[in-house]
Amino acid sequence: MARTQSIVILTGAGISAESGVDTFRDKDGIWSKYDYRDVATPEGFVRNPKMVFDFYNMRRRGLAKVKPNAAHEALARLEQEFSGAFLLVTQNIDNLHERAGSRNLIHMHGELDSALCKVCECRSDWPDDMEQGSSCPACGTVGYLRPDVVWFGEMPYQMDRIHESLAGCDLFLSIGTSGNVYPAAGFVDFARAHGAHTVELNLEPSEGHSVFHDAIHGKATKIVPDYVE
Ligand code: BV8
Repeated sequence: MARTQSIVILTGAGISAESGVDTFRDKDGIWSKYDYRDVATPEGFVRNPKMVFDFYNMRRRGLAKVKPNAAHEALARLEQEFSGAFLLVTQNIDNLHERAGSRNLIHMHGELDSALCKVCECRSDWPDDMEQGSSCPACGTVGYLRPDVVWFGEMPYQMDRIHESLAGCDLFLSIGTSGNVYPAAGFVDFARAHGAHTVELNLEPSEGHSVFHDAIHGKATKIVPDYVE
């Protein structure tokens, strides 16, 4: 990376897999146990809020049992040691990147640790076992808290900032994502069109693997530290 001035990294569930966090589309993944239309859409939340709260409360309780792995730590080291512009965009709603020390980080699909009030639009820490009757710590309204998570059909967070960084980067890394979900899956096209060198680091070729200049396949805890060093 000697001449690299600006790096944008996109991560997906695969970077947290070896920490023990379930991925979505692998065998026995989350979408093999839940229908995304029930638990990851606004319509599903209106239809059965308890099912959605149970789904996210279960995943949040799981966070307490896992910790960052060598791949998360390698990206935090890269950010600290790299002198140019650095942005880490994650599709993950776990908190493993920040616990590994990453700072310049965007959770484009939201965060398990955060609740959003539909009345005052304030974000607050996820109350333990949040449910329909939980009140907003900021405005006190009862029954209007939801997971601060981007569901299908909702606009991911900070897209302008992400596109601005993608347009200006000269290296784009995609780590641990199947390339199924847009607009994240389109970032490689956008970065490449703006002149970036693009590399995929994943267990296996993703949906968009042919768009990347280079690809490194293997487990994240091995290939990411090797690539960063
Ligand atoms: C939107 C909620 C518009 C949080 C999730 C074209 C353009 C724009 C939109 C669309 C489009 N076409 C279709 C759409 C709609 C839709 C979409 O993309 N559908 C797909 C399924 C076709 N997109 C949306 O709805 C998005 N919103 O576009 O809004 C809009 C415009 C204007 C105004 C309003 C709205 C919203 C998308 C976000 C949805 N939320 N989840 C949560 O519960 O977690 S998506 C869900 O998939 C997760 O967030 C996850 O992050 C994301 C992507 O999955 P991955 O991270 O890639 O995980 P996956 O299991 O798939 O893959 C893991 C990979 O890791 C595998 O490749 C595996 O091989 C690898 N791996 C495994 N182990 C390891 C490993 N790699 C290395 N080491 C290992 N050990």
